[in-house]
Amino acid sequence: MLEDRITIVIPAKNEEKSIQGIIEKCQKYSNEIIVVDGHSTDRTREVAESMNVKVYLDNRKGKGDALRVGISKASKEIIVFIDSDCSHDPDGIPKLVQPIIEGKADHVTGSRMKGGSDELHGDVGKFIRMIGSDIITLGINYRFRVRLTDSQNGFRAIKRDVAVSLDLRENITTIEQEMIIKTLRKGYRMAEVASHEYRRKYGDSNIKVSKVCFRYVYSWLKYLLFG
Ligand SMILES: Nc1nc2c(ncn2[C@@H]2O[C@H](COP(=O)(O)OP(=O)(O)OP(=O)(O)O)[C@@H](O)[C@H]2O)c(=O)[nH]1
Ligand SMILES: [Mg+2]
Repeated sequence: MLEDRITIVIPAKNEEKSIQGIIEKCQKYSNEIIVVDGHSTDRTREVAESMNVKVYLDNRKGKGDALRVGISKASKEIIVFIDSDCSHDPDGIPKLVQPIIEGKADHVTGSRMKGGSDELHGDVGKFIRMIGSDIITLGINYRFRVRLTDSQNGFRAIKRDVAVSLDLRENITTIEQEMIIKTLRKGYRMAEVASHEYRRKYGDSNIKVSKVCFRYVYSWLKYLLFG
């Protein structure tokens, strides 16, 4: 049964309006759901704790730190990461894990380039994010001779033992590209499935591109060139 093979890790920081709906939808696909709360100042933790899921706190360092906490607590064969702001549809989970279940991949990411996105185009900020993320993906593709289309998607599935072996270090959202680069560097297989990204339903973004862009470039070059 799929539900017995998957741990779903949900990072959440100030997502009191969306966390309940996400958990309820995820419960269809897993009987181990882990919410990692980023010391929310709203009712996120309270809501999660009132449901039948495990709730842990991160170490106040960012989303990457939260995913690491999730990995360390997960016990099933496959870990699925899904954002708590309604950007990703939990009903996409069976399709996301399919390449792993079929033995064709060790790590699968959702691709906004294949599945579309409400947020990729339309203003200068989105343009910069898209160009930046495309350049990062290109570097990965040429370095490892793969043809990925999205290196930044937070909706992904990875074998638990592979995730543990990657020794992930990034504290913020740069963990997404780190996870892909280290997967490929270690010779594991990547796959992508089309996945639509929705605009966050409520609340505010936790990311400021101007604050994190140097870390993206630094971590991209570091893991690409030096491991
Ligand atoms: N535990 C934890 N979760 C976080 C932290 N930062 C972000 N998150 C969660 O990680 C997910 C992605 O963060 P977002 O702020 O939506 O980042 P984004 O998707 O790039 O930005 P948006 O365009 O606003 O959706 C969301 O579910 C957040 O609640 C953090 O420091 N700790
Ligand atoms: Mg988001």
